[in-house]
Amino acid sequence: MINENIKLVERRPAQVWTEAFPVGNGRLGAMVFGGVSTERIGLNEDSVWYGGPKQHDNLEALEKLDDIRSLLRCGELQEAEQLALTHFTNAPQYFGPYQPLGELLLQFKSGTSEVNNYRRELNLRTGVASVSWEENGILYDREVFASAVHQVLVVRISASEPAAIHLSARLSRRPFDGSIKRENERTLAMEGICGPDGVKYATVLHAYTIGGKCHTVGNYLNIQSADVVTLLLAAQTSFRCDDPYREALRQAESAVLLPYGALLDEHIADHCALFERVSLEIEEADPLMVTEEGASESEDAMVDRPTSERLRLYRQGVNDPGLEALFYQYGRYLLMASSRPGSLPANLQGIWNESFTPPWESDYHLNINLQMNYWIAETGNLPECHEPLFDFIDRLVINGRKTAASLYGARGFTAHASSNLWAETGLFGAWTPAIFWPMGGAWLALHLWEHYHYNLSESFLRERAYPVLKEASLFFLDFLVFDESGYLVTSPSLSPENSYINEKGQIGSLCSGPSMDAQIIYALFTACIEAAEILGLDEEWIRQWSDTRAKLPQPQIGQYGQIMEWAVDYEEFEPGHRHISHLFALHPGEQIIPHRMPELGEAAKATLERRLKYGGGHTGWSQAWITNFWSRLGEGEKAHDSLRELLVKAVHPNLFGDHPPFQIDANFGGAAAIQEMLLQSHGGEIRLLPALPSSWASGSVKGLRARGGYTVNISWKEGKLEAAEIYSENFRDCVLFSGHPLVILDSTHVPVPISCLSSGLGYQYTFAAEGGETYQIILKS
Ligand code: FUC
Repeated sequence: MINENIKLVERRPAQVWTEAFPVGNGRLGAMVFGGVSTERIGLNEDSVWYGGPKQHDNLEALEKLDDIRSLLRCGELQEAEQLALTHFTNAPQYFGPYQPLGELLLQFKSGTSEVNNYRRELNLRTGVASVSWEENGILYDREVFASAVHQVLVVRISASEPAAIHLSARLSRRPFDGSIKRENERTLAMEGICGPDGVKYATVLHAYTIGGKCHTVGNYLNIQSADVVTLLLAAQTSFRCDDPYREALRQAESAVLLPYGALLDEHIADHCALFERVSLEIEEADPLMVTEEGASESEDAMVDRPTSERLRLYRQGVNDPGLEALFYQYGRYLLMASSRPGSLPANLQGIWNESFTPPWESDYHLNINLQMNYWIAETGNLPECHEPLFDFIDRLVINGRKTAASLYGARGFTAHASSNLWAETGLFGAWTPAIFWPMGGAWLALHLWEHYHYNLSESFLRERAYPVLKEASLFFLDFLVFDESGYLVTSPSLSPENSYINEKGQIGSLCSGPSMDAQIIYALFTACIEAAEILGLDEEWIRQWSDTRAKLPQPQIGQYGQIMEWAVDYEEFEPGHRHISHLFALHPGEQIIPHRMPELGEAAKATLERRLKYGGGHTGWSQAWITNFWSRLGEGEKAHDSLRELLVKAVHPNLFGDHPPFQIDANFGGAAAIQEMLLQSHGGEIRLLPALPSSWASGSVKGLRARGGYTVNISWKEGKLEAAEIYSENFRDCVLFSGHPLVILDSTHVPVPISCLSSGLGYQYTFAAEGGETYQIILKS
């Protein structure tokens, strides 16, 4: 049964951006404030970035590469960093930011008398934001959605009495207004350019009305005495087409041919087809909520409370697993709204950026943030929302070949810590602890391998994933160098964005062989080997990958019992640093599987505890990553405490993640952690409820995906598995790991033949799954 109550609700209009409700179709994003007399709808289009491509790899770099490596070998950290800054970057050149498309501003005659029963909500199930209130006995209603089917933003304004709607609408991009064009009495547009060498944009606003009159007056569309108004907004840039105005006009004009009901129905059908694949219901141990007055109330009453109020109570210590489930579905909603086939990937603010000078340019950060945005995609059953990332990676490969050759004299491709609309791969900016890190491309390439793992499409593997993985690996075959201990390491590189204190007491970031790099390369070469074996290709390459992989340093345990962050057990300059890069092998990697390697599992725990002791997790995304780590460690209580911490300190009233300021990775990373608490499928085995906290006493989750082409439903009661269903798309061995003995039945309720390996830690079952069959899993009584 679908929970109809998957909604964000408020009883007053939004005052600030982070109270407004987001809608999006992957490419066009909007923030609905819900004012009564003035409606402000903030607008984004994914390709509105300031300025053109900036990449000019510094051609002096290559001749200094060996000098930098030698200086690092001698511990001359500061000299090495100075040399790198002077000869590797084009500092202080940086690329232009992602910017807002503008705003749609609606001025109404309503709101002058007393307003009653005001309500605005965002229905995650339908993807529609709505606003309603009563005034002078008239019921006013507004609905806003971004149609992925028709590529327009739709705003519908209606009233319970005829001729009650009077409004003027205009487009704004203050302080960078473009020029206004009047196409006809019902159509206005704004056109402009984002910097001298930037994209041209055009926003078209078209109104159709039932009853009343509509005119363009100056820069306004004036509507008087209408029964119903539908506004259609289309936007395009020269990134995708030669004539953005004509293209946007064409989109608005083709949408206008459809009645509103058809636009809405098609939108809801399209939205639900993705959103409803997964449902999550959680009941807490004590189903009654304690309100601030000390009274108890039911879950239903809680659901109808304003979301910001629920959040406030949660922050006071009230348990509200429904809010946690809402946060999970909100993560899925936001991914659907900011990343759909054909769009650009979700950037640091998805497609909901308010500022012309946003923090970190609202760019693509490749040292965790962009990857985190996609952690939810596969298990959360939204694989098509992963596709924009793959298209982006294809463009990174093209630019990254040039960067690999000019900076490092290497084949293959590389990308560094940040990128933009143009998929640039060079070294931008001058902040040493971030920029000198040539691993962004390799980490991203692993997303293609992940996607393959969930659907096992051999054509995807052959045509899209394998070529990128291979080219990412080629870079390292050339770039890796032997260190004094005989390991192959990256140099120069760093452990994002931490610094260390070396033997000479120098503080810096640049180093040889940071642990994260070895872990990413290990995962990359493993993916290459397995992919080549599946495809029956490249035997010689397999040999080379295996030989190189054997010479990579393995995760090592340091003086504090922690996984070492660098090849040498240096003191961290910031022991509580927000990046916990050296646990990549635990998550999202799978080189450390705690129940198979307890020693490394303990060291991973010690690493987390040490980071936390010194204040780690102080940004939203960092807290979200910590929650994923605890889930992988099977620590349900700690994972839940960490999730609670995330919701307590790192979300805004509209549940947008907070760095601070607003950054969307915490939404995606936090939602991914919730999935990870309920289902894991790395390391070749499925684990049901691997990190279930006691406060999620009973519940059910349906439609999650597991690696291997499985769809999984799980229900649990009083903290224990009640039943699970695993649907297998393929004929293959299915491996299940469980702490408790299980019975596995086929769809006719007959136990299937299984083999079972048991250890002190649990039971590993293997059975031959048939394609198209659903298996029931229950606890053995
Ligand atoms: C990484 C993080 C920062 C911030 C930025 C966008 O560099 O270290 O905290 O999230 O990305």
